[in-house]
Amino acid sequence: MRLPVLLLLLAATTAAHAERYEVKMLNRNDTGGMVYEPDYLRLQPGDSVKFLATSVTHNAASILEMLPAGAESFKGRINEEIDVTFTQPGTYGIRCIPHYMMGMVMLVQVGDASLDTISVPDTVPVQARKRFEEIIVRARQAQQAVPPARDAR
Ligand SMILES: [Cu+2]
Repeated sequence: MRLPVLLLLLAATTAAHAERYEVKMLNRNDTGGMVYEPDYLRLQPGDSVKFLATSVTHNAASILEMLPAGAESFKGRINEEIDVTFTQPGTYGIRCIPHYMMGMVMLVQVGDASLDTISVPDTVPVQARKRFEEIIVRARQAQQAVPPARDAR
């Protein structure tokens, strides 16, 4: 009877490892901007994100040109709170379809994907590109300041 107990423990450990994050889809009253908050997350494969309809008229959809190879695309309806599990390592660009032209985007980095080689495709609208470039600069700075825990061991 020892093996089943061990398997059960392993299963419990694996399940506990996956983290759940929440991202608000938001109209910011102070700046008037439409944003995801946070607009950048670093995850481990298997972690999930719930997109909250904090303000109305937003959605969350993957940007097809900014998906890792082999990753599944997703698209929530307007005001829909979707749960997305990120299994494929790499960087994911996410957009709000009604406000893509206004720069409502976010970046999700899964696993050890490098931010050094990331480039924003030409097909991304100007405001969204600007937002991505700001996010990438901030994310690189954050990574230099706080190395991932596993590298500190
Ligand atoms: Cu929006």
